[in-house]
Amino acid sequence: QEYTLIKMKLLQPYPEKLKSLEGRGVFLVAATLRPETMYGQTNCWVHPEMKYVAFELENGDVFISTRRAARNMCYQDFTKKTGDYPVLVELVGQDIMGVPLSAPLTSYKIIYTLPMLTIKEGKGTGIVTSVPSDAPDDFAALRDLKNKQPFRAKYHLTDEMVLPFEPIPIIDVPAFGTLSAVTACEQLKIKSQNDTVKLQEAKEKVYLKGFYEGVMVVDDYKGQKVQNVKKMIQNKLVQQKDAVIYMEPEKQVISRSA
Ligand code: ZZB
Repeated sequence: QEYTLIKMKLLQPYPEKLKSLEGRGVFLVAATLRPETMYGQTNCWVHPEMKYVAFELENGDVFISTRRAARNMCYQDFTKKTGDYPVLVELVGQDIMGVPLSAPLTSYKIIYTLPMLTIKEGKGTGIVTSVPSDAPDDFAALRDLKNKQPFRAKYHLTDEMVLPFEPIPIIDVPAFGTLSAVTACEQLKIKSQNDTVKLQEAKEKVYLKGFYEGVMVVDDYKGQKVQNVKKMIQNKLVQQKDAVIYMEPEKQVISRSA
């Protein structure tokens, strides 16, 4: 499986747990299959209780991901020595909750990490970028945070990190409009991010239609089909050094000794 890893740059001030990395380029890296949707990023999801590592790359920059993903990356020329990923800091999601990031292509200059409890450890990097216009899971989770102040308080988030962020129209999907995930969540009467069965259905609906019939509405690619620009946008992100390609083995064998 080939993913695009989106580099979301940590902005000052660094959180307590990462103070030792001051002065270095630190990136939360989000695995996506939809690089063309990066124009619609509104936040970055981390799982508050999941374990992550900050590890050193060949050029001295630092990536944050699950240990499993770091291990995969060290066999793909990300680090100095093949098979080795020097861990600088071990952390859990809550240690990097509510941190400011700069992400490529989105019109929001600063976005924040917010909690998502359905992130899977065994897929991608455990860091997930949020595109509520086109991903039903993202829309449902962001709406939960907006509607429930106690939920924000639980994770020590301020209103400024959540309330100003609205889905951005980026792709027109026939019959769903320019906010396809919002439409799908309304049609299926999805109440929260815990409506997993309905969310799966919503995702399947908009995924296929978005890929085969979606048309970009963002200025850079206005009127062009998603199918035709996906690879172009991926290349652009990689060229700008805002993304890297990351391969994930289909099935990962869990070592007994690990
Ligand atoms: C941006 C994006 C925009 C995504 C969209 C989806 C959609 P798949 O197809 O099941 O492999 N993702 C990545 N890693 C994780 C994880 N560890 N746990 C939970 N979700 C994760 O899913 C790949 C997508 O799932 C990725 O692409 C990422 O969200 C998320 F408009 O990135 B996506 C209809 C979906 N639309």
